Amino acid sequence: MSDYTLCYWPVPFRGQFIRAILAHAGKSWTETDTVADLTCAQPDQQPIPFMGPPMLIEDATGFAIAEMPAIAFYLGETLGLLPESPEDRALTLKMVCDANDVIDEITLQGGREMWTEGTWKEFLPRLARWMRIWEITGERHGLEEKSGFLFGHKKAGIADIVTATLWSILGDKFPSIGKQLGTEAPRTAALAHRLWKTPALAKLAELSDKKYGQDTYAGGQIGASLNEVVNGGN
Ligand SMILES: N[C@@H](CCC(=O)N[C@@H](CS)C(=O)NCC(=O)O)C(=O)O
Repeated sequence: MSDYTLCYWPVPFRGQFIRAILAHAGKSWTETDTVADLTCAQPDQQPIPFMGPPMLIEDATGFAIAEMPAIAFYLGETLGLLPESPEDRALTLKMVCDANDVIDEITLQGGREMWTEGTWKEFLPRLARWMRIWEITGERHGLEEKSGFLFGHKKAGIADIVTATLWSILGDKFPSIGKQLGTEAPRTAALAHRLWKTPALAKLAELSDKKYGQDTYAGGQIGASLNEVVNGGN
């Protein structure tokens, strides 16, 4: 029996934040192969009523939770990955919600429209602003390229893991985004890189690339549109 059951599509995207937290904490999880059935089931038939995955079940207790930031917060709470003070806990949740917003914007709210070269170009200043939001947050808490964490704590917490997941994967899958991050937010880029190279997260990245494909970020047409427009079809 594993520690958790994760319901998420076989792509990195939003589910990877949860996988990264579990991997960092040394927890085991099983990925359900009934994602579509669970997602489409009537609310009164779901373990917790939810609209879209990720959804996580704690196997020992049967506790089920959906909404990526809520899952991250619960795992932070129960796995000792949240800071002590109410202020820092709120800041953590704020950063997780920011990360969720970034990936929604990058995929035009899950593919409601497709990118064109023109619309992507128009979006780049906004993406730079997101990067600066991370950088200024880190700067204000003493983050350096070689050391430190987003809120100045002594060890990585949920905000750091989510930061590493967001920017490392975007940088890996879309080199131009990685380059832009290096320019706009060098401390954030370095933090993401440092954490992504820790054994648990490096292993997750390697396994995920094997499982979902090295070029896969999000699924469906929006994944293809991103590859086409951001990577020039490479
Ligand atoms: N606000 C939710 C969004 C969930 C969501 O949009 N999930 C996507 C995959 S990333 C999905 O498959 N949604 C199906 C749907 O909304 O019908 C979260 O943060 O977890």
